[in-house]
Amino acid sequence: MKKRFFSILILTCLALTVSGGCASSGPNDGTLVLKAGFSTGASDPRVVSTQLFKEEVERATDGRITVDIHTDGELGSDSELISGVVNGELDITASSAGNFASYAPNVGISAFPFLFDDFEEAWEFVDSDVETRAEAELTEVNVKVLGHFDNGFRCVTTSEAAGPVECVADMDGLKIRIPENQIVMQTMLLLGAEPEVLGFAELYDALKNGTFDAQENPIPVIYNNDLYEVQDNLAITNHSYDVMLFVIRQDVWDSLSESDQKILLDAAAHAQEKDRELIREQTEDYIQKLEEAGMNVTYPNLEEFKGATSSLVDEFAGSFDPELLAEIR
Ligand code: EAX
Repeated sequence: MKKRFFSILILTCLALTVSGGCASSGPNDGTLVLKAGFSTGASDPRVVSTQLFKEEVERATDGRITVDIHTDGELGSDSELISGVVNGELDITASSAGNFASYAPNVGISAFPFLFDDFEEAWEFVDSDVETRAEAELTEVNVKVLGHFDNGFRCVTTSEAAGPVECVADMDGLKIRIPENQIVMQTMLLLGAEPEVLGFAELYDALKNGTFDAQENPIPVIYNNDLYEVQDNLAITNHSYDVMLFVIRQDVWDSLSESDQKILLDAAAHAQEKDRELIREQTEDYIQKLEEAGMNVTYPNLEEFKGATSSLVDEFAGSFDPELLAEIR
């Protein structure tokens, strides 16, 4: 009988050890792991900057808070990453402001076509109280903005078959992929194109197999994600400025001590500075790289593009705070 009792005791302990039931600190015992997801590759400035954020936060908290970075759409498309933060399945992401518009319409305000002529103008707006007011609704959907990264100014690329874009007429009937962004959708429709939404991680293959003639993204995104391999022409349209909201789950943010919140804000500010520096540099330097990679670069007359899209603000009058729209006008 005694023998049977001890064999059951040993088996029980074994089972508990395997299942982790016995007292043992897991790898992250007492550590807060922030899971961060991005739609683009590791070389994209938003990921490079988040890596800096990760290093600073882990150093400043002695590893009490760590950041786990996932790239290339491994955790979903931009809209899935954003809904992950909203639903509490993902802790951090960075995505174009217009991609948040389905949760907080006003936040798409910075994406209106041809709103800014250069980065200084864009950053002055994004760092202003108008942007803060435009983002206010995000806290109601569990999104806390830690910083304003930058994606750059969106430009149009086309396949060899579609040919280069030299004027608005060349946009006519263009089967162009766009992100889930209502402002960009309407901008492309006003230019006469046929826009369709597709997650960024699927874009390269969709262009390669001819599902789309065209896509539109900033110069850094085009280069860092190798889109020049599947697109022959680049038109410098700069049709929409793409601020990139660097966000964390509001409920996780609220659970942090004030000192930890300050650590995250300081790290986000340093990451934002690095991101903006990279995007400005790459926007200036990468057009030449794209030409060297074989792209045919055109500089359409933007006055024609501005004229064709000038009615957009009025079209959205119903879905934006009138005071914010007045600032835009
Ligand atoms: O930068 O989906 C898109 O086109 C966005 O620009 C995406 O964040 C890649």
